[in-house]
Amino acid sequence: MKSYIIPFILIVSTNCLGQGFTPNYDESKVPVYELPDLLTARDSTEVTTKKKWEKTRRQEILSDFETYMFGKIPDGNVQVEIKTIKESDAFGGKAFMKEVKMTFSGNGKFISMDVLMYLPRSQSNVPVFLGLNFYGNHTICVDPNITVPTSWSRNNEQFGITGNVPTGVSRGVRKSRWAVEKILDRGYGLATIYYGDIDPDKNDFSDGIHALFYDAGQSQPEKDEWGSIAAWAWGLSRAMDYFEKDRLIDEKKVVLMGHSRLGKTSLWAGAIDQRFAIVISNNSGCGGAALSRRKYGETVWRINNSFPHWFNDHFNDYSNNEDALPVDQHMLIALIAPRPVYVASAENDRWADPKGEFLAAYNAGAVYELFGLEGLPSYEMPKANQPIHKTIGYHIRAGGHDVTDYDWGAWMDFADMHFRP
Ligand code: GTR
Repeated sequence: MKSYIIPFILIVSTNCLGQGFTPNYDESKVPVYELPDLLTARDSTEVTTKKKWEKTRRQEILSDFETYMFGKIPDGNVQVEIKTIKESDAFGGKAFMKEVKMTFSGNGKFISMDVLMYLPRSQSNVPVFLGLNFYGNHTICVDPNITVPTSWSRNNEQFGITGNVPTGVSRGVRKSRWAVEKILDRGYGLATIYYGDIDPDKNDFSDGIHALFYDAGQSQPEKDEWGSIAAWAWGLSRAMDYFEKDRLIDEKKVVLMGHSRLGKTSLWAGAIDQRFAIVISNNSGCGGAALSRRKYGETVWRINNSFPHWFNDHFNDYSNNEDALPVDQHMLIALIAPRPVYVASAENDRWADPKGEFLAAYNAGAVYELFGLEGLPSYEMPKANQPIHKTIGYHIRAGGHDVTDYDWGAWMDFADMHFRP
């Protein structure tokens, strides 16, 4: 078995206490760190077989991520109602557009999420990419048929969004991030959901899916219970429940893709729900693919202060205390094994720590080896726009924090390789 070397670099303390947080972008100031061992179980025994990984070690790591970071999803009695609300031709007849409304009810409350799908006309049982979007399904392309969400939205002057109300004015404003026609031309479908339909992205636990699960008198998740990322992941699993019922979709070939906070979400959703065949994290950074212990760019302290609702309250215990975390992000990627996983970075996206994303992807390879698979083929970080892949894929794209046609091209090549070898 290949040995996995963790780079040791001289300690220079990164002080990010209090207000004066300055992100570290100096590689020489990355502290000395030691990653928690993927293949040593809690009882100190070594994990040398896939059986022991699946039965013991995987469960331990999953439970650590649940307890200390993303939060447990409480038991609840949430009902689901599914209704097709729109079906039409799209893209000059080459695609079939379908919208399905999933309405969840519990505790006398209702939440609805719309799943928008574009499926190539020429095929049935199609593999699909599934991704959450930031401003509404109608922002991903200029199709007047797409329903505008009614849930809370972040304001965005450029997109015409004021008063936190989504508007038809933003139709297509995010089309550069969703290569819909290219995806259809390569024989894939695309499904997307507005993440705010599941849980509005603000520190308020009264208005999203959480409230449907509360016990009597509860108004906040408990310290170890789910934050928003776990809630968005829950929504992705409900979309998968639907795909299992729709004959147009090949539910065995669903590729989960997420960008940034939604890349953190796709990794967590792919870890807890093994029905997702391939998982893609784009520019997911801290709390996603990047190693927390490197404290490069965004740190655990910074993210907990800026976005206190994304993780559970336990995660605060690790602000400026990363070495005490029982997990690091190579373990999150390893939870996807043996399924293919792809981590994408961008050169100018230093906030997300591209090197930390690469190292996490590389170190996850130890678990793939237990399955007789190769993770990343090289310990060397590749140059810009030169994807490398085996069962784990990685590229660093030229440019900044974004999703581009280049990224989609690389992900479709990766999906082709695994679905259509
Ligand atoms: C940033 C945040 C990142 C990343 C990003 C995004 O403000 O610090 O962790 O998630 O937002 O989602 O666009």
